[in-house]
Formats: sequence, C-alpha cells, structure tokens
Amino acid sequence: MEKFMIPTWTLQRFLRERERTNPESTGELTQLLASISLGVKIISQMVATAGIRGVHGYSSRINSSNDKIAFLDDEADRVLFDILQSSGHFGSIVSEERNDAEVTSEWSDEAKYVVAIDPLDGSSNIGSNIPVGTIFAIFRRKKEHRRAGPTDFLQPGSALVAAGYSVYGAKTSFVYSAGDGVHDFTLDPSIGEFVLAQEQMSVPQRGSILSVNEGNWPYWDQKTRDFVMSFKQEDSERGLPYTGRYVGSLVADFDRTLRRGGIFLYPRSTKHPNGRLRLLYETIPLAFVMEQAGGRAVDGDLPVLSVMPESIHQRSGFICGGVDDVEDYLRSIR
Ligand code: P6P
Repeated sequence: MEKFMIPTWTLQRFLRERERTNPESTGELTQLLASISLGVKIISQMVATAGIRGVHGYSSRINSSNDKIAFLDDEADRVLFDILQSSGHFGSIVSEERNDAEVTSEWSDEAKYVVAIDPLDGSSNIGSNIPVGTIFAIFRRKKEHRRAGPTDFLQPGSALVAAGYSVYGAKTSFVYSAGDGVHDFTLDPSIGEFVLAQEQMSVPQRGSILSVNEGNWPYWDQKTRDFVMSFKQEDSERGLPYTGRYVGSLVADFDRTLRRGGIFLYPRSTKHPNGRLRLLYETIPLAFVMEQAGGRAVDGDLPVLSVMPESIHQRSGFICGGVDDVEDYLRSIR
C-alpha cells in the first residue's frame, strides 16, 4: 500500500513557525492569513461547482466601477466578508463588490488592521474554465482614527503589512508575502490544507514572455506601441522574439509572470486613461508580491508601491515582471 505522504509544511504550521521565530510577532498575522485562507478554500469549492449549480451568470447589481456583478463575485464577497468580519482583526473592509468601506461593527474600534479585497477577479472567465482568483491587501489602521473607515485605506503599498492572491485553476494556489519574501502554497484537497510548495519565490530577472492585450493597440500612445513592437523582431542576443501569452485573467497572467518571468502590461490608454485595473485591491497587493520576489511593478514611470491612493476604487496602470524586462520598459517610455 502506498505510504501516506505526511505534509511537512502546511500553511498553519509555516505561519506559526514564522511567528515563533519573530520576537515582535503577536500571532495576529497568523490568524489574519488563516482567516483569508479559509475563505479561499471555500471559494475554491464554489468556483469548482459553479457550472453544476448554474451560477455562471450575472446578478442585477452593478459595482462602483460600473461592472456587472456576477453571482460568483457576490458569493465570494459574502464568504470573505463574513469570515474576515468575524475574525476580529479587521476594523474595516474594502471590496471591489461594495461601494463603500464597511466597518466590522463589533471590532472597528480595537482591530489593528484593515483589508482590501478583490473577492473573485476575472469571474467573467469562469464559464470557459479559465483560472480566476482572489487578491488581498492588509494595512495597519492609522493611529489617529478611533473607528476604522475609508481613510485607513489611503496608504501607499509601501505601508502594506501583507498581501497575496489565490489562483483557482488546475490547482488552487495561495501565494502571500508579509514583507519577508514570497511563499507559495498548494491546496491538497485530500486533507483540505494548503501545503508549502515553494518558500522565497524569485522572479527571473529576464524572461521570454510578453503578456498584453494587443486589442488595445489603437488606444495606446506611440511609446507603448514602439515598446510592444520591439519584442517582435528576431534578435538572438536579446532573446527575441518573446512568446506571447495573455489569459485575460489578472491572477493567471500575474502568477505566470511571477513564476516564469517576462513582462505583463496593462498600461493607461485613451480607452482607460486612469488604467483598467484597481489600485487598492489589485495592483498594490500584486506589486508588493512582485517586488518581494525581486521583480518590479510600475504605473508609467512611477513604482506602484509609491502611489498614494486618493479613493478606494481608484484605477491604475500596471506593468510588472522581471527587473530587466521592466527596466527596458522604463527606458522606452522615458
Ligand atoms: P481586458 C478581468 O475582467 C480583469 O479585471 C482582469 O482579471 C484582467 O486582467 C482584465 O480584466 C482583462 O481586461 O481588457 O484585457 O479584457
């Protein structure tokens, strides 16, 4: 009979080990991330059974960005909101699916943190079995506020306590950073636990993949067009041409870029002058993870982590990847 493989490092054990070896640790971060990972496990099941439950469609609701809210967006939002609210650690929650920052009534005075979430990014792709995911950003509350609220979220990504994302695909991944590197876990459905797949992930400095929606070509400025064109020539010195890969689901395109390198671009354009992606719960958390893995993430020539959010649903341009690939982009637009 096959010997049962005892998982050495589950997410819980990994977090507790880091808490034990970190003198300043209060154990709260362990509980924060455990709360989020529970929500991710539940959403993983929701996504896997969406087809048979007939919930691929859209509700009648529209979110603050004027996007139709899919049934699954709503379900994922409610699951995460309930779990995070009752965790006792979050004084306020911002969600892509909710117009305003919502205080968690019984905890909003003493909870140390606030959390911004994209409960289910890319949900429009689920019907065609394309990977989707959850993205989260955790900030400390600002001292001067007694009750948590929207201004607690107006902090740059450089102030993040932790951030991460999940991918619901061929496997369910949970990737996070608390400022000490990026760690990758895979859900083992047979035991219902996230098991460590890779500690201290590192993005290749230079890759060979270009990830961009070229359907936006008519809306790009000339520098963006010239940069994208530069990948389409044959130059073995520069490893050109790059391969094109664009899934159209942010967590899938980001996760591949993090693991295999290259460059992902969703630049500002005449169609999306402020950018298409959202700063607080998409580009800031993913930029944090990318930079913690040794990569770069910019909005034009500004590092995403230096951008000061002015509103909770603010949009952003997003170019990220290996440091050499992003440096090439920065040289091309300057
Ligand atoms: P486009 C999905 O709807 C999403 O918000 C992201 O997941 C994805 O990166 C982006 O939109 C795709 O946008 O304009 O290329 O379809």
